[in-house]
Amino acid sequence: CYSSAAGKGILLQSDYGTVAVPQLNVSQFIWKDYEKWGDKPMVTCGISGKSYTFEQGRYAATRFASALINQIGLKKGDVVGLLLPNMPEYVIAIHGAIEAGIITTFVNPMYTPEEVYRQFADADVRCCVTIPELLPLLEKISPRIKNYTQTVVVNPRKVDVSKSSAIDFDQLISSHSPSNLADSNIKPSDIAVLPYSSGTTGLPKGVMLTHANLIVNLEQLHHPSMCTFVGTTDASQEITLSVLPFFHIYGFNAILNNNMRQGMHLVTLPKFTPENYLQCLIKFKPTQLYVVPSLMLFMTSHPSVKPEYLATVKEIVSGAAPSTKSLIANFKNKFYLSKITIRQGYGMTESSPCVLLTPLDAKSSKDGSVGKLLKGTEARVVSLNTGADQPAHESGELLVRGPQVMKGYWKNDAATKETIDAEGWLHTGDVAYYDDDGYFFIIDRTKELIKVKGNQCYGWEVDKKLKMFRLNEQETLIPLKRLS
Ligand code: 4UV
Repeated sequence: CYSSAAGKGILLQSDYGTVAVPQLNVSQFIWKDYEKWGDKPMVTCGISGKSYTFEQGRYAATRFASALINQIGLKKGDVVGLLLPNMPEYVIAIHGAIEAGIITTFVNPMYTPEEVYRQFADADVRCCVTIPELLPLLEKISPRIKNYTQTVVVNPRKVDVSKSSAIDFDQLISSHSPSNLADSNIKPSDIAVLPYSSGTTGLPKGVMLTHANLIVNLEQLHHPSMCTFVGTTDASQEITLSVLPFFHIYGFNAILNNNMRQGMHLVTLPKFTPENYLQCLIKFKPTQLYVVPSLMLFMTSHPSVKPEYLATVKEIVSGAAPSTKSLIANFKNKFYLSKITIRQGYGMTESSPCVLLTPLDAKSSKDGSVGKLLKGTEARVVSLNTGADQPAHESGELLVRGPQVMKGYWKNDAATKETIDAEGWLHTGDVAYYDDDGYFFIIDRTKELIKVKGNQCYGWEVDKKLKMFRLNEQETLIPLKRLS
């Protein structure tokens, strides 16, 4: 029990203790051990085979940091936009910007020009990294963005950059030396990234995640009860296949950064297609899979995904949308995975993202739960009718508090105050209950947020699309014309 201004309540605390916030910035934290893994692969594109080792990645990121400051003329606190699918250069661009103290906002490359414009104009983006296919979109919107100065193109084979003011990413990097910028006075409380989320209501808002928010969440995940590889002598043997996008906080912090700080090899795909995913399973023999429920459903129901393709997998984490008990059971049955716990992570962009995770020792009777509170995280479940704290097994809105919770919404104090109350509770807009063992179950949402394959989809956009499409059971949009 605890006392607050609102009276006595039920405070739920983590079984795993508290967490110390590392007094470092993301660059110092993420690259701390890179020399140990120097020539091992850090990130590889599953389609093209383009790959960076940890050492190559470290130096390329520093060169990009130097280019942003010394050539493009950005300074600490400016904002760079990434309009890119998953590819190795994504990692270089984002960690280069972070090292230079520049804030990164990332955007879904499937967005319409107006959606990209809205985010980039709101964030005051000054420079954007993109691919040739998306250059026309960017050239259409960038003249309307007030302080926009430079576009950088990865793999500009298909465009003649001499006819455009855009510059080539690889040339830019190779013309700068990796002077060490890691100490450029970046504080843990500075903003590192600015992803957009609609939160509990309204249009997408910039979520200010600090260096401390991101790295404390990695520390919270790195607990012997929560992470298979804590204490392993060399996690760099592990191969992770993730098609989940880096423009979403799950892909960026829980997958990319979490893998990098442990020296693991991440295989990326720019786009999900059944063929590409199967090819990567066969070719790379991953030991870890990060999924969303619709991807699990695909693997369970698609006859071409053979059980032997997952023979090397030791760890599977699902998140961003609910995985039901029956989906987990069918998946385990098909792939003979009775010994593996399919673990669920729960969180929000606003919490960097992870708040709850299924611990390694969870019994299968807990399948369908989103796990237990990470260390250093507190929660309450409050009645939707009275606001009173709920006992075990009674549902209500989930409130969470911890050092991973965002600094606030960008230029939007009113929305920040609506979402984080005076006592620091983040109001999630999710309806949950907990059981006697401290496991949480998400059962509904009170907020407007709509998700398709784990990605946020905004109400007005869905309104428009529903006039032309409907969702089938696999959460795929089917054009209405084809139905009739
Ligand atoms: O803001 P966002 O788009 O953020 C996310 C975060 C996902 C993850 C994934 C793996 C993790 O380990 C982790 O910590 C976080 O999707 O959307 C936030 C909303 O998505 C729903 C819920 O409505 C959140 O408020 N959501 C996220 N994870 C789950 C979920 C889940 N496991 N089960 C049910 N709903």
